[in-house]
Amino acid sequence: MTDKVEFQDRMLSLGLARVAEQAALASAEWVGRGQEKAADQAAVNAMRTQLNMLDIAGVVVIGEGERDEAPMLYIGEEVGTGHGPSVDIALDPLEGTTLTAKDMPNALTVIAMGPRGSMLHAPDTYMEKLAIGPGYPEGVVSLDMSPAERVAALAAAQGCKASDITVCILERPRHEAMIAEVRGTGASIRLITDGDVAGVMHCAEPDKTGIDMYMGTGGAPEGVLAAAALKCMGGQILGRLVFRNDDEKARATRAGITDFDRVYTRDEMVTQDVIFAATGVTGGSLLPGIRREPGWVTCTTLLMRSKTGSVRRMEYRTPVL
Ligand code: VTB
Repeated sequence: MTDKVEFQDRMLSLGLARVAEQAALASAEWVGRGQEKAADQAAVNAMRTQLNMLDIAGVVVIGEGERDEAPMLYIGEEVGTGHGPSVDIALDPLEGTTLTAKDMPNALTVIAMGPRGSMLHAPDTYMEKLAIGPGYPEGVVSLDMSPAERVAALAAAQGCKASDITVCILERPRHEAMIAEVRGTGASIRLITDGDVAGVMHCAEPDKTGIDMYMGTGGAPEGVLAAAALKCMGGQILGRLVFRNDDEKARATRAGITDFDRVYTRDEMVTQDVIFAATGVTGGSLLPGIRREPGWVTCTTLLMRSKTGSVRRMEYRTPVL
């Protein structure tokens, strides 16, 4: 890459941070107000408006849904001014609408950008996920291992006891057996009610978050966003699509997926270097949430580029107009 292209890529990353910031600020007034839809809509509107100001020829590949079900930021929507690099965009304007409505931790606005064709077009189905942080050999844990085997393998790789491992899992009835099995090993579990992009990202900074491994089934689009984050922060994630019916299989086929049983690695979900930005909406172990004081609002954005491995945390304070 020439110096000029590299410089533009960096400038674009700052633009992406602003997109995440503005979505978070728009949802700020909905924190703790019990209105998930209003919070989400505010974030979607703001994210789309800001994204369309960026000098990119972007296409949404992970978005709010398929064209017939999402009026804005639908999959396939062209975004940006049309002048600039051809890029794919993966986004979740408010990852954790319920967390926001209830003012519970780790709601984020999330957006990732990479060259055209760099991100898996994940259908809106479920995905079985398994993630760990950086510093482990490839394949130290796998989706084919039982939950207890994963804990044992990670503990062996870390040189610690199973009881020193903390696993993050979405609290859902479908995970009851998994939770019981992990507890049986002596490992500790941090249950989260929503927000598995943040759940996976926790694995990349275990010293800060206390989480060593993420496992369980959540949204497939969120799996690709989480893979983009780990590509920047380091760490492994494995994902396998889960289908509940023929309609979901048809969605996958429309998205170009032929092998329904395939296990995707991080670099198969995100095949080239990406830029990732996330702003904290409610405070949590990754990022502080939005803070309001009379006349002012403050938020913090995590901005990362996988090409360089740079990780920035930027605090933004602005007057409330
Ligand atoms: C996850 C999580 C989301 O949905 O993907 C999860 O990242 C999927 O599971 O924040 P359920 O359908 O059981 O909720 C959320 O929790 C909400 O979209």
